[in-house]
Amino acid sequence: MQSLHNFLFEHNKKKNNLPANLQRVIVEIMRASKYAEHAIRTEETGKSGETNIQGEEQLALDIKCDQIFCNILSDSELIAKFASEEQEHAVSINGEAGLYSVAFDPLDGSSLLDTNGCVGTIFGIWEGNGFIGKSGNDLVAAGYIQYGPRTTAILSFAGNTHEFTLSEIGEYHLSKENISVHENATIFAMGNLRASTERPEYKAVLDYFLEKKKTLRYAGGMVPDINSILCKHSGIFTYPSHSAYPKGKLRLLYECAPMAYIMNNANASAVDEFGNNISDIKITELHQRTSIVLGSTNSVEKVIEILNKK
Ligand code: AHM
Ligand code: MG
Repeated sequence: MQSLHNFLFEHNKKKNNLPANLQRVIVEIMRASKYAEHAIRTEETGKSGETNIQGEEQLALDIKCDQIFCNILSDSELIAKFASEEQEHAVSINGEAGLYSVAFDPLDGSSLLDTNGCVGTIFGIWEGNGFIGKSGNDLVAAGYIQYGPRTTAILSFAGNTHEFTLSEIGEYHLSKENISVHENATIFAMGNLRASTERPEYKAVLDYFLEKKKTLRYAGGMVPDINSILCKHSGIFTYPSHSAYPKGKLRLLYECAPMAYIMNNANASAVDEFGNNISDIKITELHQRTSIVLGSTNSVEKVIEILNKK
């Protein structure tokens, strides 16, 4: 069993494309995830009484997980700035003296907490101070942690995507190296299916998957839904716009851009509902939303064709 530390070190010794300071930032985020995992496992799943900038009611654990990641990142002299789903503004830590900026969704899928469903943390790491004007193409690493029956982390950097599993002694070890997703999806996860009531073309996507006898696997959390694609090496996840979310629900900075980076490094695609690469979209606002279609490349192309048929 190879530990995360050892894997990062060996990786750089062989390939020399993972700077020591970037390794340290990744390790600090993974350290924070262990505190988050403990809080999710042991603390109350109820509401906090607060509302975030997105107008969403925050659970006590949304706030707790946010604080955990904020505290650990604030302690690092390597961090220029961070941004969180739970906070209106980016927080400057070392400004121009810092080397990396980190954006994160501390607790994705928190509406699944009271059902004991899988939840996660998503993050992306950019070089330099801040996010505006950059895109997913500028990411230097991204990942997510899935807090499920086991806690696993997907880490993506230097062109590859790997899985690590948290052991009972609190150490992450490598469990899947160089994950690759096949071109054709065998499973499908259609988010925002309510959009099909007003968008016949989205209903046509559903009919297409049913006709092709694909298997529905929908968890209702972006992390577990995307994790299914990576672990089964095949699949597709969609979350289009509709009247309640004219630009889509999911956020570019700390959800879609990191997930697109992870997928692209696993030979899969991630585009918006018009077929634009998610990684090319410029970040103009911290909480900017986008539609997304992500996963097996041929199936992503097919969905875009159906959605945009005139
Ligand atoms: P959150 O970050 O507030 O938890 O919202 C993101 C989640 C995703 O995990 C999931 O794919 C989506 O929202 C589900 O949305 P819906 O409410 O349409 O089911
Ligand atoms: Mg989220």
